[in-house]
Amino acid sequence: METPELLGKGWETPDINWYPGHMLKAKKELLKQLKRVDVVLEMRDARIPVSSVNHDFEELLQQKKRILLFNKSGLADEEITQKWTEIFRKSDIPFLFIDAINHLDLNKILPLCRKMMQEKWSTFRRRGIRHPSLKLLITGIPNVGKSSLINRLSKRKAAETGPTPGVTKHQDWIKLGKDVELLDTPGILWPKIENHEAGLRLSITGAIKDSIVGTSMLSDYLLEILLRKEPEQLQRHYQLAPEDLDLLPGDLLDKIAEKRGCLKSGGAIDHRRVESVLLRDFRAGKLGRLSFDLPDETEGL
Ligand SMILES: Nc1nc2c(ncn2[C@@H]2O[C@H](COP(=O)(O)OP(=O)(O)OP(=O)(O)O)[C@@H](O)[C@H]2O)c(=O)[nH]1
Ligand SMILES: [Mg+2]
Repeated sequence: METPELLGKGWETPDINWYPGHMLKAKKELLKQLKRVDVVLEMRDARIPVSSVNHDFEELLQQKKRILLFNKSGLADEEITQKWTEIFRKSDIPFLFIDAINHLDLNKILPLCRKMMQEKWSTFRRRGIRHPSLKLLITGIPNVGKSSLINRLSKRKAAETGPTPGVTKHQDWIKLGKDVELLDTPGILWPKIENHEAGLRLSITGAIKDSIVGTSMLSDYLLEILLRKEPEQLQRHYQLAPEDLDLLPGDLLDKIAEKRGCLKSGGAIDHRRVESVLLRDFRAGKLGRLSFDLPDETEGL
């Protein structure tokens, strides 16, 4: 098992206060809708299954039928996901590790929801009438893939999606076939993210706008982890020499900038550009599969 130090312990981020007006509004609207829905799909990021919990809602959601959907599994470390699976199996909340882009286990979601409704629907069956349509609500942190999942389940581009957090700004009911309705909601964080580790992990995986922590700190953090966990992939992807991996992260980033032509007109390194390249490549899965929350070091997250 890895030690916590491997995953960036000790990084001090600036305080993260990113709670735009639409999120506060979205939270109020979500609370209003909760009564009307049968099952809540609570989406978390498979790479940060604990840091992506919205503790603001935990108590409220506990009173609802809910399924935890750990999305973007295709980007998470398989071994660590396996360990998380064993841990979540011990809780009584149904869960699935899915990938909305790579179609992993998406076909299990609706049957699981229907199974959870069997008892409630049995009264309709006994009276010989059809049960009402299944009403689902999807909630989770920004950019975790809520709208992408809706598009997959509805087999059309029913909801807008995008690579930056905060794409969905309003709730929207979307029909899935004849008897299922799914409410897409804007991603919601909590007013103040006090835990620096969790803040960095939420930023690196895309739930918080890059400008809040800054691409410079994000890329340093990422490089440090990549150098420990995926050095070969890093070397291969940027065609680095083996000795480049011994460089300090700042110097290594300069090397990557040279390889990728991230230079200003006079030939100086364009730091912003290379930082963005690194973050983009990582988020597209080109630098290997990484999980940031580890089962044995989540205390305080
Ligand atoms: N690799 C991978 N990428 C995903 C997955 N799901 C979504 N994405 C990508 O993540 C980004 C965000 O997806 P959205 O569906 O817009 O996320 P959202 O949760 O609706 O975001 P907000 O509306 O901003 O809260 C997009 O670039 C998607 O292509 C997934 O399972 N795997
Ligand atoms: Mg969305």
